[in-house]
Amino acid sequence: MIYEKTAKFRDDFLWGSASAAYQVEGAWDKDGKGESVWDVYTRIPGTTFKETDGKVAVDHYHRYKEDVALMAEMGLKAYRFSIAWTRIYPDGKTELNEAGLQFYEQLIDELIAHNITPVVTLYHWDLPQHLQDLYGGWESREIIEDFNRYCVTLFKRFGDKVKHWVSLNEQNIFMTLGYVTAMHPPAVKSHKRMLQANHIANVANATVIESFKQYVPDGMIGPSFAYGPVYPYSCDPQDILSAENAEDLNNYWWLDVYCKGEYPTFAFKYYERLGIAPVIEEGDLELLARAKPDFIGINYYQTGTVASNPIDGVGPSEVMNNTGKKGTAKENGLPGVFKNVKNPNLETTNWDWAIDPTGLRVGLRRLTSRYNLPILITENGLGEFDQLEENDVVNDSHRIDYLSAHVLACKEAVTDGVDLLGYCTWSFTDLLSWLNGYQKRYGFVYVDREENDEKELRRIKKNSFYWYQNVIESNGEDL
Ligand code: BGP
Repeated sequence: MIYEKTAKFRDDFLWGSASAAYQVEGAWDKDGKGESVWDVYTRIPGTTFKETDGKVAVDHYHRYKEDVALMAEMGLKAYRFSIAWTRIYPDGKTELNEAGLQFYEQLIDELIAHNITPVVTLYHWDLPQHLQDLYGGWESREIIEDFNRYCVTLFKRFGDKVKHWVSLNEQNIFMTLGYVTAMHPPAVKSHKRMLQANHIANVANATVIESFKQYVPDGMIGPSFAYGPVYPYSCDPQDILSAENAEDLNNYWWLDVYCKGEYPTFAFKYYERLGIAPVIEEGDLELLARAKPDFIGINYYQTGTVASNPIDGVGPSEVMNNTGKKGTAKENGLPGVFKNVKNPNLETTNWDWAIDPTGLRVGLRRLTSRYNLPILITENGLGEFDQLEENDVVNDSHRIDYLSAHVLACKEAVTDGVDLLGYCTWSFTDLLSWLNGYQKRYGFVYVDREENDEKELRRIKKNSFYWYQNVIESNGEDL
């Protein structure tokens, strides 16, 4: 559908930006904070790009007022950030750390004082290391109670001020990278263990959603899913079937559980045949069916294109482009099921991520037709090298082009009938990319630091800062 005139964004549209505690805060051991699995994992040589870590990150912990002032200057309507579980319960379960609660209380108050809606993520991957050591983290059902205790503490403390909450960030990514490709902690390579841990995470997610309804009945909660809609490489029926396989295994395996409380049939049968389907305990399915999210949060970066893959074909890749050298990503897939291929119609970033604004519209429509829930875009953005030029200029026209095409796709999706609550870019300031260091930048605000040199961590507004300011001011009319 090509529109001559598109609909307008709602008046209370949440023009936002997102971050995560480990990627911005630093202060990794301040004020009673416990160690997270990322604090520990990044100490293992070779796990991250040039051994980068979040010990200092962009020091948001100490500079949050300066950062919020920049958000206010831009006119940002919403700021999505995550709370570090280890600041609230240093060992994940026993003693509550008041200093941790105070830090987030101050941040929330500072945002509200500047008319910025806080959107709080409960879990953005920084699991308390103690829980990993004690019972294997997400592999034990003990985590359900511990996670719920931590979340209820936050609901009680902040529920009157914070009405937008994200439960788990990208469960599909932290499970797949943590337990299949072994690129994230706990760096396990076992599909079976992944599926079991993932089921436990589903139950934890549902438990917390139920608690939320009790403690913050006038709020909204949903998970943030890393959504990559899938295209078939061609109209060869084998490619079409491969795309169906990939949609079920990569997307609906999570989304159907969140929104319908059930696993997709084909995917479950497939895992059962392999003898690796998760063990589902009595009561789990009833809970999953009850605990519906209020919205679907999606983190959208790219679509995937798949072709058929022979039974002796390519398997999961352990090589990722984390250097920014275009063309270094390796082909990967599931033998006999599908393989990921390059889409010849799409440009890619220097990290080999396909640039596809239309794919965002396609995805928003698919989700709306399948689940009919409001959608909040909780992340979208372009990771690129940016150059700090003379007189503090950062000309990131590549980012402006990327974001403006994606906002336009959102507008078209709204015209199509999608109930879109808001759009958060990734990210507001530059920050640490988990596996790609500091050189892969996403922000509207440049932070002057390098991989292993923190310099002064000076904040410098990029050209995209002024562009987004204008987008917000015009409620998305002026792109
Ligand atoms: C998402 C994560 C974010 C962020 C973003 C960019 O998967 O939720 O935390 O890192 O992707 O990814 P990357 O840093 O790998 O470029």
